[in-house]
Amino acid sequence: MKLATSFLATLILFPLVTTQASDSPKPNILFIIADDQSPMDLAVYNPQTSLQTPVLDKLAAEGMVIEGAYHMGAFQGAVCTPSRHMIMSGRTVWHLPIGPGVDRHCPPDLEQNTIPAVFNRAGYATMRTCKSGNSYEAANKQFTVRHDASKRGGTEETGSAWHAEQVLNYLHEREANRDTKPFLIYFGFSHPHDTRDGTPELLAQYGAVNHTDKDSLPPANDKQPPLPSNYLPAHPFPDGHPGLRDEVAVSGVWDKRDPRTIRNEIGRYNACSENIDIQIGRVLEKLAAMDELDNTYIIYTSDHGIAVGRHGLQGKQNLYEHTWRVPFIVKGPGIQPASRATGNIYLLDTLATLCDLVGIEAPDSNEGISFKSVLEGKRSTIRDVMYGVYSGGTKPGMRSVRQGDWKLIEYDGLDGVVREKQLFNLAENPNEFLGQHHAPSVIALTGVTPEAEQVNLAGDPRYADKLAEMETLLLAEMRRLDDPYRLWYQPTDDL
Ligand SMILES: [Ca+2]
Repeated sequence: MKLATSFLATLILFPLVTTQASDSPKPNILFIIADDQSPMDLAVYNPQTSLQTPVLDKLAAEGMVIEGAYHMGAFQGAVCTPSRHMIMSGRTVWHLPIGPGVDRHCPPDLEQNTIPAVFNRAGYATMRTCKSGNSYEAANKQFTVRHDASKRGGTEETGSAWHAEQVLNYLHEREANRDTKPFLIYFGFSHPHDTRDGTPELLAQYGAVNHTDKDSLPPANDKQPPLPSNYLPAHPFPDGHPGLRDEVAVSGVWDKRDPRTIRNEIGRYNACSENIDIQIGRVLEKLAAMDELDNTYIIYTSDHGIAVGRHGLQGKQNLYEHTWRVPFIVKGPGIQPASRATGNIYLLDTLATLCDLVGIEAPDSNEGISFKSVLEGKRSTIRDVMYGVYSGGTKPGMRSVRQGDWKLIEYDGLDGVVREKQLFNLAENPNEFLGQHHAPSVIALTGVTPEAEQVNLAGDPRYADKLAEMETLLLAEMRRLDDPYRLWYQPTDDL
């Protein structure tokens, strides 16, 4: 009898456990993506920043900040486009449905295996708001609910508040319909991408104006943010290619790099970024009111970083850390508050990670690696070597490789006119200071005196072995990732 009872108890218990597991709601996902935001803008990455982001600071305090988050790069000036393809598909830069590798390296109908398609199949409600254009349209169409428009104005209707409004409306509808499906919301902003028209209140806070007259300088104002510590009045050699939009045509900056222009533009940039922070706060407040916060993974990132005066550059077409890296903050179930990890992740790992976090299988076309183990504090990194490319304009362009503290950037542009090597120890020179940053005229502007060793080490004979080692790593990564180009000194026999 006792045996029968315990057998019966086992029979009853086990189905109960199974039922509970399948009934427990799957976690929601709120994926927030800014357009053109450097991690160096945010206090959680750069305590010296002039930008105020209380909401993101709190998100980081409740979750994890990933230090080594990168976008893999681009083969065109509109860096956004390949970056957003990689996020959606989990594929590497030369294996996308656009670009030089498309015929050889990309499976057909890839949009059916992108974030929205995969999550639709898993029973998620998928919703998206973001800018229009320079994106992966075939994937964007897979979202069940979609409200896209480019909003770069300085009012509620024309700026970042509009994107928040779309998410809030969607959440209100879910409430009204008593919708209990788990959700994946892709909450994208059109800012702080230029044109950086801020709201009057936030512009005033950062002492900036929406400057439109190319023939004059914006007014000087003590409230404007200081120059970045690695500001230069010009990049030491031609970066990118002739007519590169971001370096010559951004309204408010154009080809100017003088302190007044750059400080005003950073003020505008901060005004737009703080507005994003405010808009994220509105959505998080709503999720809290709906009692959904504890069961939601919240991710904040950007499609790539940007220079805005750093190294004498304005745009996103370079491979310095301020631009190659992206911010990446994650809060959610099982993530230790106020934690940090190196990660060594790419944006293209997002698909695999989201699938892993909610217990669904990533599609076969995915090439990303889940960093769930990093988020859970079980590992600090998921890979050892990071590769970056900018190959817009003249080919092959720029390549970077990083391993541990060491980073190499090489430039092969303007049909052989530019052939440069930069070797940095990022532990000792995190701002990637160059010889030009040591000039008294630059120090007078930035107030920052770099240490003697904080320079490009590529020409220093003491580091010749390290340079050779990094060049070997770079070539191996280029081969592994099917990079279709080679730099001037590399063998071409395997292309
Ligand atoms: Ca962008």
